[in-house]
Amino acid sequence: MTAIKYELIKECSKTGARAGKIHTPHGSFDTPMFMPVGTQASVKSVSPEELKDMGAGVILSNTYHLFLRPGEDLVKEAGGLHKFMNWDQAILTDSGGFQVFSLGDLRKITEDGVTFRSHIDGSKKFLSPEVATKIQMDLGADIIMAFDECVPYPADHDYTKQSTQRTTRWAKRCKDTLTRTDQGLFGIVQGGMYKDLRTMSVNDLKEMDFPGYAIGGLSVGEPKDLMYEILEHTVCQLPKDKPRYLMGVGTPDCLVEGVQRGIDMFDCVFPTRVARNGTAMTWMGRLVIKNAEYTRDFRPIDEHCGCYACRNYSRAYIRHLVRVNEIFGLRLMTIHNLYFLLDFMRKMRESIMEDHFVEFQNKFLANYSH
Ligand code: PRF
Ligand code: ZN
Repeated sequence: MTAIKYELIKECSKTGARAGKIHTPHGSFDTPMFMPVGTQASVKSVSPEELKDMGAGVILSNTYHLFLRPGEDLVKEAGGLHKFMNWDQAILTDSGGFQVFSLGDLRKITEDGVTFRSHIDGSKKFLSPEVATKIQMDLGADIIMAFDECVPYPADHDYTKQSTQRTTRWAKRCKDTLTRTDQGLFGIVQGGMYKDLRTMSVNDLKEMDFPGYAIGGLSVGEPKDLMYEILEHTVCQLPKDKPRYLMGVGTPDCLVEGVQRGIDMFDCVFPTRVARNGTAMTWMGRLVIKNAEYTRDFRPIDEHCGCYACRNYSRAYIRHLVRVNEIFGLRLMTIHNLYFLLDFMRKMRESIMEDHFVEFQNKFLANYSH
């Protein structure tokens, strides 16, 4: 019995794009899919019912944050993360391997794991492959991630090699720790910007036969062309019959480029974070709602969008709410951005099913300004 099953439904005849379905103990979702981020066991400002209405079949949450607050034992006592947050569809938890490095203070990495100080109260904490896996078992997400080090950019070949080999040894320890049969553990490919190390990482992880593979260590400050090149080199070596997840990527242009190369899953704080900043995502590009030009603009954010915000409220109204810091403004912006991105993924899937993905891509690029 494997918890996570990937069903390949259709392959694009001209690119690496593919449409499929991922089956989990909490339902199935279509791929390629974008996973909204609910770092603190909540997708900021939106309810599970609203998320479902937008078509989200899977969300992401974070080991690092839930470990610090409220603690995995409390979530376990509540009956697991699904029950705690009232979300009955699929959940993926990231391992903390990325957040420790981006948020934790005074980190010290050893073969054993990472010692760091909490960004909240400065207290000393420890995460390792075993600890991160046990926390994720207590949280109870359907898909859990191996504990890794996201190699910083830039990094030299020698450091990247040592780090990537350690991440692979850590992945084995995560696999040996997982005892729940209703959770699928994904391995994470690292290797920085070095093709030989990406290949090494893929080969070593493939030998451990994970039910899915993530590509980590990209979108860490490198030029986009380099990211696409390393992505391309990496994806085509991954098994076809398993899901592929590009971590921390979620701008429309990168989503299209990822899908074109055969990625099935994405996550990113981008749509929800910029929403709270007053930036709406549209098919034409970003719309900065705070700008003066929208003061008397009584059209919706996007005339063609079917979201709750666009069906009922104007740019002028939302601009006003955002400017005076009304919570409802942030909610409307977040609802729009998530709806837009999930709709964007749905249209991409449809184009793959009809074998029109390249046309979709060309049309998108012709309309979208960066
Ligand atoms: N590793 C983990 N989570 C991640 C990343 C990674 O490399 C990234 C890199 N873009 C985002 N989130 N565990
Ligand atoms: Zn909308």
